Amino acid sequence: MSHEEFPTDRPAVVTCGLPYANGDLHIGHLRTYVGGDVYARALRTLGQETAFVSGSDMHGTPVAVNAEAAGVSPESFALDWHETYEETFPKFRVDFDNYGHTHDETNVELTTDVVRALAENGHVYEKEIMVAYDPAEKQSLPDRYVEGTCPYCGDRARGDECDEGCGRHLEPGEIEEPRSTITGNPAEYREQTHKFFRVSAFQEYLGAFIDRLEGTANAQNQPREWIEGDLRDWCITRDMDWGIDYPEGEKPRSSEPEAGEGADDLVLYVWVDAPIEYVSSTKQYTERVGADVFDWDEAWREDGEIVHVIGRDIIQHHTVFWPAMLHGVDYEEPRAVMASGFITLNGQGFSTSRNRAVWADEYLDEGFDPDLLRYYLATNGGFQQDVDFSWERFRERVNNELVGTVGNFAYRALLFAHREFGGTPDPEAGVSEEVHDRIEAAIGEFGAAVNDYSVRKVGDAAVSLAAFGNEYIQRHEPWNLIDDDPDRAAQVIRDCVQVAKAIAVLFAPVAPGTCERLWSQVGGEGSPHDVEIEAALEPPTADLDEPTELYEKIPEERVEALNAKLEERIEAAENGDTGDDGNGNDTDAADLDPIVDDRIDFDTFESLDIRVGEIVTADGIEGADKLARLTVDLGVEKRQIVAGIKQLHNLEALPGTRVIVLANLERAELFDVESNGMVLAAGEEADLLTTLDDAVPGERVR
Ligand code: B3M
Ligand code: ZN
Repeated sequence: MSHEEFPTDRPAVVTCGLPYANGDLHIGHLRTYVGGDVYARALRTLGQETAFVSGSDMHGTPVAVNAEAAGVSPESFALDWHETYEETFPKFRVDFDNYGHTHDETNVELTTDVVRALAENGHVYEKEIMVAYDPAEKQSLPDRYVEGTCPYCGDRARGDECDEGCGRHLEPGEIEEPRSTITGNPAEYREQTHKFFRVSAFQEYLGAFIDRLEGTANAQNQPREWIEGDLRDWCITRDMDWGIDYPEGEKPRSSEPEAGEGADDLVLYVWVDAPIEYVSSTKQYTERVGADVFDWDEAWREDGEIVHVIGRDIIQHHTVFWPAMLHGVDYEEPRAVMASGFITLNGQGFSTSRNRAVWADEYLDEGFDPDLLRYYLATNGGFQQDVDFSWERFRERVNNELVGTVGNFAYRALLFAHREFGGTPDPEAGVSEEVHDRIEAAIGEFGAAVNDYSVRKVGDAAVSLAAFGNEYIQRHEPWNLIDDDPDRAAQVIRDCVQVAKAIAVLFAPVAPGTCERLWSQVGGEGSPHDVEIEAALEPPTADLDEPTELYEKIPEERVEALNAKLEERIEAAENGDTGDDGNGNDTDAADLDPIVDDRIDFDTFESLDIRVGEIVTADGIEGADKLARLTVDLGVEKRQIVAGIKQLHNLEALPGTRVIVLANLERAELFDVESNGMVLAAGEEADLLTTLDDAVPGERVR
């Protein structure tokens, strides 16, 4: 690995976090895959030798639990989803050089080798620990088989992750008040012997590593508190059948194996073999194309530039656990981690159980070009920012930027060139200095964006070049020059065709399909994905065919129809006409808490001062993933209230919303911000309570 600017002369590997093979993909999932694909393509455009790999995550309880619910074996369940994903990604032009899965032979072998090497290098030890156990089912309860309270933040958490609270990885035995997700019963803790990876021994290494790590700021900063704090060793075995066996001869033993169960069931924790799939997938690529085209061994073991593109919920795995593993077996450490923010739909979280999602297939069935969604996902916010999706915003961005700026420029310039000059006027004559400089500036922005790990800026470089093109053609009015000063007109059009060609090259990573068309419209041979950035300034061909429009406007009625469809589906799901969650998030009756037995008297209720309020401002609190600072107008006064809704709502859309506030709650301080009252919300997605009619701020709720 180097810290030289891209392109370097080392092989790069861009990876995308492996999707668990356990349910349908929606467009929220696509954000990191599109981001990774844009980034890998952009690296290649810069001339960087790059492999782009991923695969399906087949193991672990996220798969086992859902397979059980579906009544099929985890293997066939996961393989089915794997095949679906393998077909789906290319439909969005997310073109992995290799897409494998964690259960394939390459990964089983490599994982076994890596774990063996870790053990040989003294990084693995055995320890007796208490693990959750369901006495009724007579089985251990690893990871998602158990739920309870996070010992760090007190939020409800899954066995191995505090998914709704502080986001921490949880070790077996750490979760408090454990309950079996199989029976709903309180779990017991039982002693069992497991293998541990000595992450704590890597503290110094990781401290230096995190200083070197490039990528998005969240991935560079968030891990510091974990690394500098109490760095705990990781339990790397689990008592279950589905997974990769702990290597032969290294098998740990249960302390009290019961007849027919126990010792033989220990497999590796899913987070051991999952990241190793990054390497296995690269290896499969090499096996297919030959080491002279791409050498996985060089990339991973000698001198590669490894860039991981992930969701921000798995930063800890990629910046603590994984680099320690790599270092423990003398592999290359990641050069960069790019961690994306979350995505919401109309300001609220995606919810598979409530069918509040735009499914990947559904988007394609609507007949929209994948490039439109790619553009939206790649550029609607910085990569680490949370992004909201709405059909309305989608339409706006398509119509204004893709149709109005990029498409409009390319079409009018090339149509004029074709009609008046049969193509590029005097290709060899070159472009004017102004246009040459402007294209060079765009090339510079593109390179800087890649080195800044910003897919948004990659897209912006091309779109602002197109905006310049529109301004340039408007300023020179070649349609007026054509009779009086045909040479000037020819130069202007010559310039414009060059700008169109440059856009085809610079915009291709974000909009690969439409740029292939634009590339052929400027006479390019092959594909813009096969050329490097210098092609942006190489002369276009003389003869050009009549161009076609690259993008089509989306009419307003279309948005209304799409929203209506979405609402209908959500409603159907609410009325119980729902599929299963696919992710274990269902809020069906079984998950609801029983009504509290203890009654309160009316006076107690009266002592609660509950008011109608109106949100005036809503901003995120820096450093707090979930918290927002609200100013709420209570009629009689304005209050500052902190609410845990940052990831669940589009904060920008909140001002003007009426809410219900518990106004006489004692003051509290969260992340150094005073909270004076509580905004009431329902359920895990913090559905904000509001009023049906027009009660005004300040009115009491009784
Ligand atoms: N399968 C999915 C997730 O937790 C998980 C990623 C593995 S990446 C090596 O987002
Ligand atoms: Zn927590």
